[in-house]
Amino acid sequence: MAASRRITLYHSPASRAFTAYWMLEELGVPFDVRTIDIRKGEQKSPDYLKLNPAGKVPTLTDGQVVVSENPAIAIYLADRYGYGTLAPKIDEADRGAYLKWMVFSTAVVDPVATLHEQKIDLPGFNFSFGAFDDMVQVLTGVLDDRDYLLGKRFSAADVVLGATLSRLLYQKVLPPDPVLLDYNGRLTAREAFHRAADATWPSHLFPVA
Ligand SMILES: N[C@@H](CCC(=O)N[C@@H](CS)C(=O)NCC(=O)O)C(=O)O
Repeated sequence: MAASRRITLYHSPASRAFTAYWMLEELGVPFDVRTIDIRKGEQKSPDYLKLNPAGKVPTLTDGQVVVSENPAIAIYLADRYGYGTLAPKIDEADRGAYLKWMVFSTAVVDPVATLHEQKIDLPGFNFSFGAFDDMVQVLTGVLDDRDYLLGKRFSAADVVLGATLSRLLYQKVLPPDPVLLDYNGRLTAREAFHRAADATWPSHLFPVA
């Protein structure tokens, strides 16, 4: 049944939509791509806002399903097309950590790193995303003794965290900690990562929007 559905990814080059693109490449499912050029303001068009009222990319449609926010897209796709492989099953012990790292990636890592890049370092206690140094310590701590967030097993959580981490290392927002660099090296060596980068990240559009 799933094979007859048609997936469309609404993305913009050199944007956080890379995460969803990489996710689709990892799954190897067919999908159409619609470019919403955020540099031309197309993400605020009335038609696109009907799909994603936040006016941001990415958004993914799959039949009647409309989903936005990278972790939600990744969870949806992995459950539907990679259940038990890229997504731990609901009863597996790894499922809790898997969901935690998905959410942590865009609820904590991305906002606190973006603020840090702007030289805004807020006291962690009062903010849901905590302090920048604490976030770095959490990441180096979990990745210190393992290949991937769930140990030996690569999962969709590595796509969501990895896409963010890779960009932040490239932009030198994250420190070149050997643990983070090793992990990034394992992820960026993946063929699916390369296919997504080649398709969505023209070098003249660096840095990320
Ligand atoms: N929380 C969103 C963030 C997506 C996001 O930040 N998209 C940016 C591009 S990198 C965007 O669409 N910006 C255009 C705008 O805000 O007008 C996610 O994880 O999917």
